[in-house]
Amino acid sequence: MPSYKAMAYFPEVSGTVAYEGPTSKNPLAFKHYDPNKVVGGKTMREHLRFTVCYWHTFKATGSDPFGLPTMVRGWDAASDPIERAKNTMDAAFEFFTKLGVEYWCFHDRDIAPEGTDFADSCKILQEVVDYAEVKQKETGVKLLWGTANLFSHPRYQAGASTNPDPNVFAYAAAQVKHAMDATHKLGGIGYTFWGGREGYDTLWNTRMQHERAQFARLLHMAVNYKKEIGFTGQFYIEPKPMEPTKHQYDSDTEACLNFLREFDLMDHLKLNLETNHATLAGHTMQHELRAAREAGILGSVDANTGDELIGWDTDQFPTNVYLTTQIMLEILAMGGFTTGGLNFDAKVRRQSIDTEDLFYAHIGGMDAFARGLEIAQAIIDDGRLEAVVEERYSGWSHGFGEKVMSGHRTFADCEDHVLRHGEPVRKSGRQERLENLINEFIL
Ligand code: XUL
Ligand code: CO
Repeated sequence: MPSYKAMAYFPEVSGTVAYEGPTSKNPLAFKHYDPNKVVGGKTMREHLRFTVCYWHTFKATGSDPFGLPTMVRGWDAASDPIERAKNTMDAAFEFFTKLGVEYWCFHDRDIAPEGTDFADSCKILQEVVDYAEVKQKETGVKLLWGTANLFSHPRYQAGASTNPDPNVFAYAAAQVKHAMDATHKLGGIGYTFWGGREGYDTLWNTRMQHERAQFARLLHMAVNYKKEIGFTGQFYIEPKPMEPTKHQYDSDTEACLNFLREFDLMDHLKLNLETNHATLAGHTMQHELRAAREAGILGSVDANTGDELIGWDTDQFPTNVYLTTQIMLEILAMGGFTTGGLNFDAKVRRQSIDTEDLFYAHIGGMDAFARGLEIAQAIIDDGRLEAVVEERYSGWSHGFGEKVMSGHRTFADCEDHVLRHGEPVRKSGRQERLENLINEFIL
């Protein structure tokens, strides 16, 4: 265990959170996440690549549009902003270590406050990044991805790269440049672009296609800069349909696919998919993951969940095993994460004001994903689900179906086929049987 002074922000856990098994009654222990347990040839730790996000876990205050902050954190006590930033970094690495996660991620403005001007902000970021580098070395915790906050500051009120003013575009690009430098310095495995305000509030004042092309320009600049500095991490784009804007251009997997193809960016970005964003887009997370995986651009997951009755991005911790099973089935189907991981882009509720609540939240999410992984692997090993799907599409692998798919049949051939074979025989889709099959493994 590292011996730096920060081991004091989370006194409720001494040492690390332990795996105690399903019969344990200890709320500060894992019941299902056993990092060294092998599932389908890899350990749970290797499969799940759990990541703690800086913004919600250490910077969220519990404030909402109706109320003031509810959380008072020890690491926020210092009056000097840079001292506060370093104390927060101490707290963060203490938390990562005690929880036993291998990865973290951040926005530039989470770890370092904005300075008096751009150059001052860059200087402060540099100082805090140096501090983080020492912490990473001390603990072995790695950076899954970094990103730039291009949505909080008032200068970005009308968007960052999609702003009608090129001066704001320049500011955003310059900020991304430094956030990429910070990510590179910390050995980041990836870098994420979430278009916080890259959309519009009203079409009355908006040139939509121009703004989309601006966004693509910034991404191409980032691709070039990546080569320039020798950063080999994976770029991600993170779909979200709305909030804070009325409509965001990278609204869902399929819109992102269209955008990346239209602007020749398919080779350079993968998707970082978030469950609550899928819900806002009117999709299931399973749909979003499937669409990305089948297009070959599924990269990473922001693991959270929404509320079925509250229509905004509530960013709650995922506890639903049905959901985690669906997610892990898609991750296993793509052969597992390579650069990505399960990032808890989730925050504790406004009344969960104690630091121990941060542990309960992450422990619950990690246990839910550990079970999801085991169940998904069992479904795959069992093979019955896949066999039903295989049989359903079997007509396409030979004869007439195969010739259609390889482009060797015309309308006239289809007409001839119908005349010879008559009315197709309808078959059951077996939805209920398959739902029961999934529950066989979950219950
Ligand atoms: C916002 C969101 C972001 C991104 C990173 O809804 O998900 O926190 O994950 O900018
Ligand atoms: Co996110």
